Amino acid sequence: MNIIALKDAETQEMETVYSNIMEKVPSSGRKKCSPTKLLFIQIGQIMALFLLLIIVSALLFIMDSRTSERMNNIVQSILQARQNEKSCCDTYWKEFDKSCYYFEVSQMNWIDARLFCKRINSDLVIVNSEEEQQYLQHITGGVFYWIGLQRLNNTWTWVDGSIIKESSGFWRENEPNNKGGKENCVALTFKGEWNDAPCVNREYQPICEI
Ligand SMILES: [Ca+2]
Ligand SMILES: [Ca+2]
Repeated sequence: MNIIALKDAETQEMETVYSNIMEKVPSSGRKKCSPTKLLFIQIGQIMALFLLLIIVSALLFIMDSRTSERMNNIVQSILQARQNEKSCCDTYWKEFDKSCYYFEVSQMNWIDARLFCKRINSDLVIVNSEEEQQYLQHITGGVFYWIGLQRLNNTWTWVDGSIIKESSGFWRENEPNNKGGKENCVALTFKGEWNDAPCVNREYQPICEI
């Protein structure tokens, strides 16, 4: 066998091997799918995408909620700080219309109530207006409190020496009645209205104002 014949034989053999290999390789890189199968795949992809969108939305919602909560807390802190800066009242005192009020919880007679207020650099409350009366009524519901009004020489006199007509007070109905002729000091009733009561009565609590 000459050299040319040998090369032809090798060539023939290589072509045969190549043909065998190529028969095993699919003619295309994409598998042939039926239309139904393709539809299921597309639906699956859409559902996966939809699920992903839900998860992302939920995460964004949670992050947004937490961010909003944090922002709200910050705003509240700033407002509280500004409120504290504006307030002229010390801790435990309440502010209304440029006055500070202290509502003591212990009970005592009118004289001791006034001394109590003086010890904390104030005096028993003077009700100067209907707005102040409404504020006190709103705060004091359900508790008896002394206020800084007493009968001196048959005249209703505030602790600062000013006087008021009996008709201009915020009295409870049928008060002041001066029961027993000994009711010379004034207290707020359960509903915050005024009642004259014995100054020695120890069942009332002081409201101090400064
Ligand atoms: Ca006042
Ligand atoms: Ca009375």
